[in-house]
Amino acid sequence: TGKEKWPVGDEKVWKEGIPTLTTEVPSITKSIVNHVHTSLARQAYNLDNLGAYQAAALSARDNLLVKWNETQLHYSRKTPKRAYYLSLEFLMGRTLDNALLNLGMKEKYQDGIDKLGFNLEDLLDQERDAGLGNGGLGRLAACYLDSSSSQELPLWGYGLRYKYGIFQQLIAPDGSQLEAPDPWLEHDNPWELPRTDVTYPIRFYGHAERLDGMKAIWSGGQEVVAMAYDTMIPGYDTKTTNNLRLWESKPKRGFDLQSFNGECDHCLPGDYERAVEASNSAEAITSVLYPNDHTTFGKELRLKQQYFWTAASLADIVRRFKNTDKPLTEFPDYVAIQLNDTHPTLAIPELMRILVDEEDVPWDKAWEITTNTFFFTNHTVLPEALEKWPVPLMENLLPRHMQIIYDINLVFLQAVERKFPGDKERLARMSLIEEGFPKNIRMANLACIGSRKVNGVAELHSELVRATIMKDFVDFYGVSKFSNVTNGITPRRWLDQCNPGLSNLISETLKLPKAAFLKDLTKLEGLLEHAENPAFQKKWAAVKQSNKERLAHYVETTLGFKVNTRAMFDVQIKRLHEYKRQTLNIMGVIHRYLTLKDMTPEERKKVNPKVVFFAGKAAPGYYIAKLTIRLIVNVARIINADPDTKDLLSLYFLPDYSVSLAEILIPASDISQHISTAGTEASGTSNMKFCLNGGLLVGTVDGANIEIAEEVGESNVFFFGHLTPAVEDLRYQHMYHPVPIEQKCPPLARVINEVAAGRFGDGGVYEPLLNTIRNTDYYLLTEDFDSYIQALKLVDEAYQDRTEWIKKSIRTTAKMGKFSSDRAIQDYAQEYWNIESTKVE
Ligand code: B1H
Repeated sequence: TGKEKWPVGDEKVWKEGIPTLTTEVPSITKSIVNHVHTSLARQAYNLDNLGAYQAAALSARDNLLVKWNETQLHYSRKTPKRAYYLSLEFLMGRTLDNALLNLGMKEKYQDGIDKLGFNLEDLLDQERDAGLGNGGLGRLAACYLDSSSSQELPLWGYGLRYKYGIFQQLIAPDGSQLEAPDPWLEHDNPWELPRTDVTYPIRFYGHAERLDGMKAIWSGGQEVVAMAYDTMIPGYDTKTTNNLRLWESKPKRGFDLQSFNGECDHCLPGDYERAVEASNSAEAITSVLYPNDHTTFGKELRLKQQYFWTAASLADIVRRFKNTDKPLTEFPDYVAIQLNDTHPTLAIPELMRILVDEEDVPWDKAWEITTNTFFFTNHTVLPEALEKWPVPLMENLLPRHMQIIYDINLVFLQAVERKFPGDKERLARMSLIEEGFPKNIRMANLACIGSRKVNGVAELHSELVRATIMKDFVDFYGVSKFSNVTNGITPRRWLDQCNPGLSNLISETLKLPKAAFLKDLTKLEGLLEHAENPAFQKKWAAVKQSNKERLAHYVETTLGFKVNTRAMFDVQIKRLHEYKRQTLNIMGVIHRYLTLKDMTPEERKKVNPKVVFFAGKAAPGYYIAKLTIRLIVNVARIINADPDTKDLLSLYFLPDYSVSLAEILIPASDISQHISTAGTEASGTSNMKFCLNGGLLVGTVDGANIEIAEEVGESNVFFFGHLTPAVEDLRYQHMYHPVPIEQKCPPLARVINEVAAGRFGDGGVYEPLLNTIRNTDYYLLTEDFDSYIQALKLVDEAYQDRTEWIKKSIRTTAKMGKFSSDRAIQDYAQEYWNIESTKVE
């Protein structure tokens, strides 16, 4: 009849039962008390902050669910083309504050919680970070989810529900990093919805038997179960509430005697124990996030994670598509899948397997569907980060996928041969298989040929992708397949949530409601006309000052140090890595210290006082990075205790860097450091966060620093160092015409000698770190040190003229519109996925 029929029972009775938003204070307090009594089975007399947080979170969750249900119903009814973001990392941080802000209910909840005798800020502090990521790549995924909902785009995220997120970082008495597990699910996680009804069996090992044509049957081996957990992603000032679906691995039916052997008839004594082992091995798959960013280790468990997650996600996506009763040939008209780096590349052979083996689609048609569905983002050109998997490992774990990869490769290389006849070297470079012992599968090549488009994450990086790792593919496909989407950050979390003082001041100054600029960040340009206004400058400076005091309070309460908040705050916070050059920064700090020591007390009076903050984790197996942390901590001990200099220079390494700690550090910075060797940092995203909060940058001409400078003007950024095209030559010179460091860079030589001589504790300990500079100096510290020190001098001079500095700060914030993740997600939606915003009615 064309009329919708209510599926079960009496429609009216159902509709009366459907929950609605709890928007007023009395209904908010009622819902919180209700959760205290029912969900938590507690009462007022035995409620602590943690319990109150949980009840408040459950109440907020009820509100999110109202919108979530409407959004999902809307998608099912309207069947718009949808996008899926496959990422092995989603670095979400905390949820409650963000949820209340996006719902527009923070003040009401504050009131209500007040009435119940608690303080909202204390409750927010009870929440553990969801640290399901290593750094920028994972946080980017989280920002994109926020923007997808805020921009009303039909997008779901798919990832893994790690039982343990990124490790907790502790600092040992000798200053080195220790790692402890992060049991973030220890208390119930109120934000996740376990979906015991959404499960898929996932196979590993076994054998693949080829049938006629390109089909095969894959059987035997081990089967585990993927179970879904859903997390609501609220949009700001909109109804749209998208979904993040994370998979947990479980043994098949508790633990299963049959699953490992195949047949139960042959159960032998001892199989019970083997079944228990199999159950443990099933659970191990989603047990822990791998903490090594930028290196691939070839561990079988990591490959299992990648397949488990891509297979479950694809099964879910295909099932949802098939529910619409459309033919599979239309799959790419309704589904776009973004591969966040090469980690989900197995989705490509997996979709081929589903189409060819299970759905009887001919190979060529299946390949057409596949290559119109996927899009691939590359996040780094560092060679050690390019994923490769040994062929024997793949053959054993995923025999059918190995066959499919060989078949894809065969067809592809034939096409290359036709285009470039006889060019054997080109074929060898472009092959999915790298020759060697063992042979390896090149995941970036597979991701590229299986995708419709490939993008880098900032202009320079995308250029480097085209010129280096994808050069042959550009020759083959033409350049239009390879483009750029510069990263972005969500202004909801990285302005309004972390810096409410600034967000209020902006709203008051622009005479706009917050939603106006939080959803259209280019509106910040309106600040430019106020930059010269002394009253506004004063308020701007006062906000920065109070953020510095908030950070000082954090340092005092967690570490016990009293920080001089009148000094300039200089911040470098990111993963420890040689290419990011925290070593350059600490050598610069030591240089500053030695210079101060050389001065007379009179001379010191003219010095700009400075406090330097570092934070960041090193991969547990990354020896040089861990040694850098140890050096920073031990330099801090000496410098902070020196009565000659401590008022002019102090240094803190803040342990256990996280999203929540970033939210305190970023608004407090006067200047931040983004000092990677040119051409190594694909984009960087904290640079955008600092600038949005009125902090200035000192940095190299690298990644998104370049585009930030284009926006805010070079006079507002402190650039230094060699440019990308020079890097290769310089490395070559170092290799073949080494010049001793004493000659090349005497100030750096002095610093290194002081460290080696034991001025900051046992010098011998640091020899391996110092040798990286003395010998190959791959990251070119000796080349950039002088200009770095020069840039820091300019920073000091600029800071002395406080009014000029404040103007720079205002102008910087004003020009950050481009770096909203709303712009970035719209780029993807329009240029790649071909999806449209859709208003949830
Ligand atoms: C980035 C990674 C990364 N690039 C491998 N590559 C990983 C590679 O666990 N792994 O195996 C994890 C992470 N992460 C970062 O991505 C870039 O270095 C940043 O410059 C960029 O801003 C960020 C987001 O695009």
